[in-house]
Amino acid sequence: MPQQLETLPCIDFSKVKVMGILNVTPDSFSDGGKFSCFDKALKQVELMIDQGVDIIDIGGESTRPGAADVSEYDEITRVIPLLKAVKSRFDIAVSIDTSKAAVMAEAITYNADIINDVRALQNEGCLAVIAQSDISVCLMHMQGLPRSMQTKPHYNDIIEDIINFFIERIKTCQKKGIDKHRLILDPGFGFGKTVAHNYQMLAEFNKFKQLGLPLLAGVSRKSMLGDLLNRDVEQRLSGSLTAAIVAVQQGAGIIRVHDIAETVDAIKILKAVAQYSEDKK
Ligand code: 7PJ
Repeated sequence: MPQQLETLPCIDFSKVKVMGILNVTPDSFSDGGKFSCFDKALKQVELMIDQGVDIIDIGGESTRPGAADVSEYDEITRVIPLLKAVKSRFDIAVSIDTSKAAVMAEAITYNADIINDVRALQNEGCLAVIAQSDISVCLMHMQGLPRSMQTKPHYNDIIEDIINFFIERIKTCQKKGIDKHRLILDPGFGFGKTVAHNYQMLAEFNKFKQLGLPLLAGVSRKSMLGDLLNRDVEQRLSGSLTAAIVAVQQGAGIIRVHDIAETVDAIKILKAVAQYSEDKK
């Protein structure tokens, strides 16, 4: 067997899920009124489904560095009608990207499948809302807050620090009655990390597997790619795909992306390669 194939970890690539990003913040749909936004968002969902997406991640709060806060009311009115529409029209899993307990409660009422919280249920009331349901939750690591997180990120040992954070969050969830197996972990690329931190996390992503939970990686179009390649957001497809492939090879089970068709293709190739080495055993 060729040497390089032996180094591929044993991952069931058929089970890797692609999570498609659907931002419904005003700046991401800046060219239309409310209704065209809604229609546009639904069209985007349809397209993503055609392209093979597994989960649609709907977000109404921008968490990019320096982003302004959004009110509970605004976030609910952006996200919940779309969740309802998607769930009534399509047979697809939906995650809601939020850190607010009230939004989580509404999302649960309208049959969201996952709560994706970049603040890992640390905001007031979140643990209680989740504990009263049986929804899955993605706990993401972030150092600091979006407004200031990129100022001076510092870690003793980034991997160890994040693992310790996950251990604490898992324990806290369990104490509140949230079963460990409802949790997904995400080290949070770009959230209070330098470029070097981000590449270390990608290179050593498989270390997070020791926690025994599914892992999510969100690298799509992020500045860790732009900084290295000196490319604007729209020109980061190759970088996004390469980083996604590495994340999958390192054990990520869910890849959060903008470019669905291309990522689905890339994962199919990985799967074929893995299948070949599996058959040869
Ligand atoms: C992530 C996210 C991520 C999870 C965003 C962007 C910024 N949720 N929400 N993981 N990133 N779980 O997409 O550039 O990396 S918003």
